[in-house]
Amino acid sequence: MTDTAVRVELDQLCINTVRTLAMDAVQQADSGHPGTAMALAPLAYILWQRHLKYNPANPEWPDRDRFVLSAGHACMLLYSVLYLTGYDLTLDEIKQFRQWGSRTPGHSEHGVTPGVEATTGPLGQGIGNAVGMAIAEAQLAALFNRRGHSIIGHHTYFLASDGDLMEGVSHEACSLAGHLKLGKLIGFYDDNRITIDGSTDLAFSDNSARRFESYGWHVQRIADGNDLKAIDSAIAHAKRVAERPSLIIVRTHIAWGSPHKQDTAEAHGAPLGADEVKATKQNLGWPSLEPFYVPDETKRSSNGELPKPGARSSRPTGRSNGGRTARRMRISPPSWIVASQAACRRAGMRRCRSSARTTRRPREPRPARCSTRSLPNCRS
Ligand SMILES: Cc1ncc(C[n+]2csc(CCOP(=O)(O)OP(=O)(O)O)c2C)c(N)n1
Ligand SMILES: [Mg+2]
Repeated sequence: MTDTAVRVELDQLCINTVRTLAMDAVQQADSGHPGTAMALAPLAYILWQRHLKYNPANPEWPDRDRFVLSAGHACMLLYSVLYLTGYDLTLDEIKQFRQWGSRTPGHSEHGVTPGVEATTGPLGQGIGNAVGMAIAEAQLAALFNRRGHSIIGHHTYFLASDGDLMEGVSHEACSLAGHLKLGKLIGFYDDNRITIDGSTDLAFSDNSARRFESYGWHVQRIADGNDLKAIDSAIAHAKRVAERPSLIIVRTHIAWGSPHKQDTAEAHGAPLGADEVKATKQNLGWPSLEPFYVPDETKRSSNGELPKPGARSSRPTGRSNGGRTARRMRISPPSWIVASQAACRRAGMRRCRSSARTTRRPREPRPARCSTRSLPNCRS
């Protein structure tokens, strides 16, 4: 097999693992939202593997990239990816999806599942949270970064559905983001043309691209949500656009791969049904009909991470150690602490214990140069 063929096979195996976990968890719980998670698996795969700056062993690392799933109903997407990338979330916890007291609730909740940055479910609200996080990043960068010495520089991503964009809060928040030129904010709009009630034609005909352009955002379109190269290059491009926020509109098909439920509103908020789960797995060429089957190749044996796109298949990989290696390699970078302390001293902080959480306010306001000027009214 050629390198490219191996790579395509491995990419698809990982993506379909996310899809099948979403189907199986919703089916087992007999409630939930399988379709959107299935459709967005390729996007999540490329984002986590190629772009997101994260450390499963230290999910609170201050300068990590943020990802906010504004379409909180699609949380099986997030849980599957967090599990596969080595966060402290087990397959048994995935099997407990939507059960009382579990760490995999029916909509993502911050503080319950490691790696979940915001509680979401009320549509539109996650976008507001993401804009707030991007403002915080810009403010911290303006306060602490110095020429040639940046200690803050992370991106905030959000994933929004049709319902998110319908909600008024998304208009206000995205208008402000455009006004503040939040270049480290990157949103994905899941343009699947389906909502809980049926086709978006019933209630929604905004030209979302023009709407965001009028807010001052940079807008891109991806015609096929399964096109990994297009997703990869759109994200790379959005990261290079530093002077305004970015929206990437991705055309997807809810419940992609399901012979009878794809592109239907039924796939939004109900299990596909045992027969359809089986038919979908067969349609995807999935190697097993056993629920919650995770192929060995999907996980790296040593650290529980998904292989990077382009990685060669190294079958058989043996058993995962459940992310123990990842947990051991805690990144609480001493260099960050040292840099933060120095920046605090330069900014006139009275005491600083080297993390954003324990940093005190300045003794007296002292004008300093703003290295990024990312906020128009920033006086730091
Ligand atoms: C503020 C708010 N109103 C209503 C709902 C109920 N609700 C859940 S999902 C949804 C719409 C689903 O359509 P879409 O956002 O396009 O998601 P998709 O089916 O494409 O995943 C609605 C109205 C909600 N979660 N939040
Ligand atoms: Mg939709």
